[in-house]
Amino acid sequence: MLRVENTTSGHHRRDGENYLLTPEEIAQYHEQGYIVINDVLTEEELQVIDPWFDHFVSGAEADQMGRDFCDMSQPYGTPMEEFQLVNAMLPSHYRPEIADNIYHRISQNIANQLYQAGDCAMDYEQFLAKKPNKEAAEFAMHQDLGYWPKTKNTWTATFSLALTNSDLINGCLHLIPGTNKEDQLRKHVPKSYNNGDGSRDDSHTLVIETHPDEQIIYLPVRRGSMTIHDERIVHGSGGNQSDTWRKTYIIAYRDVETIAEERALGFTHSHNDEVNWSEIIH
Ligand SMILES: O=C(O)CCC(=O)C(=O)O
Repeated sequence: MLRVENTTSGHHRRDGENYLLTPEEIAQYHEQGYIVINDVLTEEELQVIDPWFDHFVSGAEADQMGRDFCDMSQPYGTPMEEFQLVNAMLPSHYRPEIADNIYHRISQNIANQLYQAGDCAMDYEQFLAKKPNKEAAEFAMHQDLGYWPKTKNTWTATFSLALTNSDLINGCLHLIPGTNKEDQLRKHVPKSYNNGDGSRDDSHTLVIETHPDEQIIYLPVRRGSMTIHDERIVHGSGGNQSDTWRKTYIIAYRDVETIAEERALGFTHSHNDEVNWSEIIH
């Protein structure tokens, strides 16, 4: 089933650097684990972000990034020329000039509306780009919480701002509604390559099992629009079968105490973190 875009959201919801969510959107986020909101950033604002995104995705900062510049669909060590699903973690850590950009400020405003229980802040950010005609540039199905250490409070809102239109052909986000309400997190295992046993040292990517009868919903969005999903919803995205790039800018918000708890465990969301997964994973 193809989800029809929400027709009531749009630029008229913007008031300066605020974007007003409706009570229905806030309820949908809490009940179904995701929302889509349209036309959040203007074309002018996007054009300030574009050059930074392309700078990172071109590999211009690769020398200082280590594993934070990688391919999410292939093992660490894949040569840059062979990347399909390019991932640049923590861009404003590597280039502080990007910090406090307009997307940071608007997404913080929206996160504050979603998280009425306390204080939330940006935990991490990430540039993701699928090269044209790369059918294997897939994001394996997962729950975000499966990637992270155990914390007392798991609340998370992950924003994905479309820098290009995204659709079924170029591999937009897809998810399984209702999975955010499952009692247990599904078992995540490291993606395995060349028929070997997967290890988190080989690749960052974790995968879970899904069932053939589970209904997947696709979330196509226009440039400047965004999806927001929670930490438990089962989601992923397909390969890029189009002649153009799919580009998306991810920012995740979590409770400020959760962020402090993660940092105390040595976890910053950098792929260069030295974390003993067997001790801290779910
Ligand atoms: O947008 C995508 O392709 C997937 C991103 C994703 O899985 C995530 O942000 O957790």
